Amino acid sequence: MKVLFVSINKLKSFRPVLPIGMVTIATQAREAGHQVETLDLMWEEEDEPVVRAAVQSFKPDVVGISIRNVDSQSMLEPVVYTPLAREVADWSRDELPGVTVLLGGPGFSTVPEDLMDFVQADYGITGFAEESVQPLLEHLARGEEPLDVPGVIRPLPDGGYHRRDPVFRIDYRKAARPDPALYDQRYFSYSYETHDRSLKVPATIQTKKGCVLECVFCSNFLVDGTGVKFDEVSRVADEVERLRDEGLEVLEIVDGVFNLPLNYSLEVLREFVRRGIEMPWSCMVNPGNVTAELVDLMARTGCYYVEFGTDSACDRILRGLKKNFRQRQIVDAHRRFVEAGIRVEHCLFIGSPGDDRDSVRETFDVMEQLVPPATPDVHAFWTLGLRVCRGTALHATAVAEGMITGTERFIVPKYYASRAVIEDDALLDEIQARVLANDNWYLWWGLNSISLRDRITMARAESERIEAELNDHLPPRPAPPAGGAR
Ligand code: B12
Repeated sequence: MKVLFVSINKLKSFRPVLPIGMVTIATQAREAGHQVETLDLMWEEEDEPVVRAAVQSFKPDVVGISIRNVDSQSMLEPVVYTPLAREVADWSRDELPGVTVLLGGPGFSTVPEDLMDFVQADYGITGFAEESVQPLLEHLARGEEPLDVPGVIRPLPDGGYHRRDPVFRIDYRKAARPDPALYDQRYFSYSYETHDRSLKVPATIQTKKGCVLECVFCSNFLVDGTGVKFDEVSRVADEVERLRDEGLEVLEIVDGVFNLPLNYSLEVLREFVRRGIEMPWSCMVNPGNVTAELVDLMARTGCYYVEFGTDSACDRILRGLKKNFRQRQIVDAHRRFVEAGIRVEHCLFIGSPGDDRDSVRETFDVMEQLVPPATPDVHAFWTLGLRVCRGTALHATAVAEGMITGTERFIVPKYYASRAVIEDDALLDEIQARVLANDNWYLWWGLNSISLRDRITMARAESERIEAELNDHLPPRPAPPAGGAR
C-alpha cells in the first residue's frame, strides 16, 4: 500500500515537538513493506497547495492524518486545531477521489467518534498503534475490512460506528525505532529562545507508555490505557546513544510522568550512568516521587529542566484531584531539584473542584516562596479552569454541578472552573495582581492590558464562536455515552 502520513500539528509555542508517534508508525509501516511518505504541516505557510501537491505526486492509497492536539486546553485562550484535519481530508479526497482517510494520534484517541464525524474519515485507530497499523494496512491491501484490528473505528452504513477497543499492548522488541529521515528536517535547524539561551528542538524518546495515577481530569488513559508498559532499559539507552551519535544536542523524555514508577526510572538512569551518557535532557516529573538518588542521577546524566505536574499546593485540593502527593512533597522536591541546579517549572490549575479563596491563596503563597520574582530558573504556569475530557471523573463532577449538560460533544472544549473562584470578582482581581507582580509566573499574555475578568467574558464569547464553527460540520446527533468515569 502507498501511505501518506500527515501531521497537522502547527504549534510552535513554546517549542515545536517532534511527531514521534507518527514517525514511529510510518517507520513500522515501511518496514512491513509499504511505500510510505510523511508530510509535516508544522513548517508550511500555505497548507493547501502542499497537501494537494503531495497527494497528486505520491497518489497514496491511504492518507493517515496524525492528530496530536485537539485544542489548546486553555479556557482563557481557546483554540481548536481539528479543522485542519478536515481540510487535509477534503483536499486529499478532492485530488484523489476514493482515497482512504485514516485518523490516529493522541488527540484522536481522546475524541474518536467526534473526529470521525467531523472529518468524515473512513477509519481511525485509537490508542497506540505500533501493533495495529500493520494489520490494518494488510487488510486494506487485501481488500478486506480491518474490523478486528485493535482500536479500529469504522463508520457503519446506517450511522454509528463499528469499534474495537484498543488492547494497549506492545512488544517493544518488534516496534520500529522512529527513522529520523522521516522527520521534516527543518526541525533540526530550528532554535527557540528561552529567557537566557537559544535551544534546539529536542530529540524525543519514550521509556514507557501509560501511568499508574488516576488524576480526575486526565485523559491519558484513553491514549495509553491504564497501567504501565515498560520498554527495556538497554533499548532505551541504545536509542539515546544513537540519537547522541547522530548529533542531536538536546533530549526530551516524553513519558507522561518520568519518575513513576520510581524504580524503573532509577534503572534507566543507572544504565545511562553506566554507559557514560550525559547530554542536556528534560522530562515531566511527579513531585510525590522524588528521592535524593533520583535527583542526583538526573543531574549527573545532564537533566537541566523538569516540568512538575503540581496542579495545586493545597492538600485539600490535591486530595480531590486524586494526586499522590501533598504540599510538603512539592516543597521538598522543588528544593532538591533547585539545589542540584535543575530548573523547575510548576504547572498549576486555578479553579479545580473545591478551589476557593482559601485554597487559591494557599497555593499562591507556597508558589511565592518557591518561585519568587527575579529567579528566572524557576517558573509557575497557571491555567484557569480544567478541560473536561471524556470518561474522566471531572466530567461527572462538571455534569453534577451543572456546568455542562453531559450531552456535549467532547471535540468542543468545555472547562470546569469552580464557582467559588470564577464568580468571585475580588479574587479574580487578586489573582491578576499577584500573577502580574511576578515575572516568573504566567497565566495569560494579555493580562497586562486586559483584566482577567474581561478576558473571561471575551474567552466565553470566543468559545461560543468555536462551538458554532465546529457544530456547523458535525451531524446533529448526541455524543455517544461517555463510558464509565474512573
Ligand atoms: C510528552 C507530552 C508533551 C510534551 C512534548 C515534548 C516533546 N518534545 O514531544 C510537552 C510538555 C511539551 C507537551 C506539550 C503540549 N501538550 Co502534550 N503530551 C505529551 C504526552 C505525555 C506524550 C506525547 C508523546 O510524545 N507520546 C509518544 C508517542 C510515541 O505516542 P503518540 O504521539 O501518542 O503516537 C502513537 C499513537 O497516538 C498513534 N499515532 C500517532 N499518530 C498517528 C497517525 C495515524 C494515522 C495513526 C493510525 C496512529 C497514530 O501511534 C503512535 C505510536 O503508538 C501526551 C499524553 C500521552 N500519554 O500521549 C500529551 C498530549 C499529547 N499533550 C496534549 C496537549 C493538549 C499539549 C499542549 C497543547 C498543552 C498546552 N496547552 O500547551 C502542548 C502542545 C505542544 C505542541 N507544541 O504541540 C494532549 C493532546 C490531546 C488534546 N486533547 O488536545 C495530550 C494527549 C495530553 C492529554 N491527555 O490531554 N506535551
